[in-house]
Amino acid sequence: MSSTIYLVLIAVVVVFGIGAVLVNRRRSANAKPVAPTPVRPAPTKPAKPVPTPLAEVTPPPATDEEAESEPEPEPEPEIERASFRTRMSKARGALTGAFLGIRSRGGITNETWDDLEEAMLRADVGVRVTDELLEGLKGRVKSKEIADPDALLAALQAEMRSRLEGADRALTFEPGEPGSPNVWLFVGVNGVGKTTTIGKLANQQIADGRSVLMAAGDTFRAAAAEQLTTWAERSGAEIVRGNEGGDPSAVIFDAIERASARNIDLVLADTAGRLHTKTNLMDELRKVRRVAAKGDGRVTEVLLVIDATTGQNGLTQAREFGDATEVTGVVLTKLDGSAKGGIVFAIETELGLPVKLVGLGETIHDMVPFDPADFIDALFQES
Ligand SMILES: Nc1nc2c(ncn2[C@@H]2O[C@H](COP(=O)(O)OP(=O)(O)OP(=O)(O)O)[C@@H](O)[C@H]2O)c(=O)[nH]1
Ligand SMILES: [Mg+2]
Repeated sequence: MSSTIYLVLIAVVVVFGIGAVLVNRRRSANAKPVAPTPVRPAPTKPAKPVPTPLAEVTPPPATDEEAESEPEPEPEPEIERASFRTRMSKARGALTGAFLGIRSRGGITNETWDDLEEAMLRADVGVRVTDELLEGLKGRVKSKEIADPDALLAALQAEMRSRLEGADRALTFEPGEPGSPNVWLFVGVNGVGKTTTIGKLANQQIADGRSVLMAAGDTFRAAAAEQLTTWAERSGAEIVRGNEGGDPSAVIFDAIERASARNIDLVLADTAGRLHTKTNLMDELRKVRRVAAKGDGRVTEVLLVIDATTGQNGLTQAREFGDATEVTGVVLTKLDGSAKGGIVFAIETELGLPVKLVGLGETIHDMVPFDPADFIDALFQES
């Protein structure tokens, strides 16, 4: 009997054990793998990246910090107005360097006169004007009217200013019948700045309410007419051009006719500094001058353009142009890049021509009417 109980007990234990093993197996087969505890959630990736067309790319949203430090829109840069004071630093240096030495001496000595003479010649005032100015001052020192270096320099400044006063520097514009434009001709050797001056002046005249037409009378090279066309576009002027190598007088004549037909106030006529033909440049310019006066227009200015950096050499050429074309005034260019501001005195004294306009840079705003007082102040300004 007891052995039967043992057998039953053993059978129960065996059946229970097998059942437990089976249940365990089934459980482990259904169980999901247990992921390790993540330190932080893994980034989720889009199932399939969608390419974005370039034009629609939007910048990532700015962080608060970025949004706060977003730069203000840049203000429009102000146009720096050309002035003698801001642009004539080189010309100033030529004189004021010497002035410092002169002032530092206790009195007026022989060296004072040597220093002054040298500085004025270096500044291109010219021998004749320098001699005249210094002779006058020596007389006043001798008569004790001037007693010290400061008074001497003040007297020189006043003398130089008075030499430039009194000239008529206004550009002549005669309002007349409609259909009779004023014509301003520009002459001068190549590279002095004729075409650039026309561009700047057209801009100023249009701002003053005049209508302007440019005549591309420089037919020496195609690029000359292209250059003038660019200035016409910038300034809002009209333009008449001819063919490369064509007759400059014919182009200018046509331009005046066009201006007359359209009631345009002012024709600005460019000319060449060189010619294709063997014709003498001065003969050609004489012809241009004659033809320009023939039609409906009135030639009221012939402006000789002189490059300040060429100094006294420019004067010899200037005389030739003056003889050929009845020059009425001078445009002195590149005074910004020159230590030779004194050339103004040589031009006015030796050529007897008024400087009417001054170029102080290459952009459309870099030209001012010549104002003797401002010019002399800038020349003598020591800082
Ligand atoms: N710094 C400075 N440069 C100037 C000024 N005026 C003209 N220029 C420069 O001088 C160069 C010659 O100027 P242009 O206007 O082409 O001279 P141009 O007399 O018409 O020359 P051609 O047509 O060859 O006879 C250009 O590079 C101009 O930008 C000025 O006042 N200051
Ligand atoms: Mg030119």
